[in-house]
Amino acid sequence: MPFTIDSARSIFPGTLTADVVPATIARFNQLSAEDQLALIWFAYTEMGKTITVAAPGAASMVLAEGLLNQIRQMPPLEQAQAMCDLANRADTPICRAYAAFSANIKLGFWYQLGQWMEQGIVAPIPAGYKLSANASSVLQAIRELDAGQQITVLRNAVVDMGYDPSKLSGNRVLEPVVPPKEMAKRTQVTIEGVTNPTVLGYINNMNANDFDAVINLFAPEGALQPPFQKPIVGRDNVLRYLQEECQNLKLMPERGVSEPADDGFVQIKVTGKVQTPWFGAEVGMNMAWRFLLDPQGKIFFVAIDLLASPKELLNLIR
Ligand code: ECH
Ligand code: GLY
Ligand code: GLY
Ligand code: GLY
Repeated sequence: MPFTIDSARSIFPGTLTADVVPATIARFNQLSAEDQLALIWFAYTEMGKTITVAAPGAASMVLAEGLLNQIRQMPPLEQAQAMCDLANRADTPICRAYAAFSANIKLGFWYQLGQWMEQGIVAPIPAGYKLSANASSVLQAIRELDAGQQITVLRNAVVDMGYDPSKLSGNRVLEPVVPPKEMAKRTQVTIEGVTNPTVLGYINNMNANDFDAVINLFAPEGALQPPFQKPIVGRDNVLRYLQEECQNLKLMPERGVSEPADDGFVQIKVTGKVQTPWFGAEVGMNMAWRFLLDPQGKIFFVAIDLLASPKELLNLIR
């Protein structure tokens, strides 16, 4: 039977992903808005003792400025209400404006609010705020995750806030696309067990922010599945996603395995680390890429998974 995107999703079914991340987010979403904000405050402050978050890029800040200044100028009770509205996904103008931001702009927005909360410019979490028993238990679960899983929980919590009536694709607020790295400054990876040029090209071009070159490696109806998401299908959609969410990542594959699949396809699993520009070398996320290449060597499907544990970096069996 020929592959479909749906059947491709289950190549290398022995891959153990960090399902604790969506499970934790689901528990987090059951909490009151006050508890959600306080819990993130505590988690973010505790993490800050061991890892440093980079200041957002200037572009994110400019694009979030209008909303940030609007909140800054409110009296404290209104500020607290606006932040609760975001967590509650209430239908307000601020929540609609927020929902149009890309993930990085949302993170930059909260980074600034966090600084202002510390400085007393924006209403802080009330002194002595006591988390509910459920919220304390979710916070404890977050403490027990590895750093890559912790920052994924935080990122997903931030991305899900705001009010998006129809996942509106128009009117999005996006950072400018950076130019690709110049040829002389590019790095070339080696992957123990994998020499496939499509896979190497994918990694090297991602690391160079050369998304036009990356997209040329995909079949026209090819798909990319980000961690804990449905596949993004078709070159146009994948390119838009790469330009919006994948700038300045560092992909550091370590090893992999390549094997023939049905109908002349080839399946390749690669494991290694990924760094986000927000935390740089301080957080290496344990990741897998599961590629399915068509008989022309083009990417029919690639899943990117956050792994359950570092042990999974060595799991290359089918
Ligand atoms: C405060 C209290 C009130 C509420 C809130 C607050 C602020 C919280 C803040 C949180 C900041 C969190 C951050 C998290 C960043 C996480 C980034 C991650 C990135 C992962 C990227 C990956 C990429 C993988 C991919 C690869 C591919 O090959 C294809 C593409 C792609 C405290 C005020 C809210 C400020 C900054 C986890 C894994 C490898 C799939 C993208
Ligand atoms: N690396 C953050 C923490 O373990 O709390
Ligand atoms: N400082 C991380 C970013 O803007 O992506
Ligand atoms: N998911 C890509 C990033 O936010 O860094």
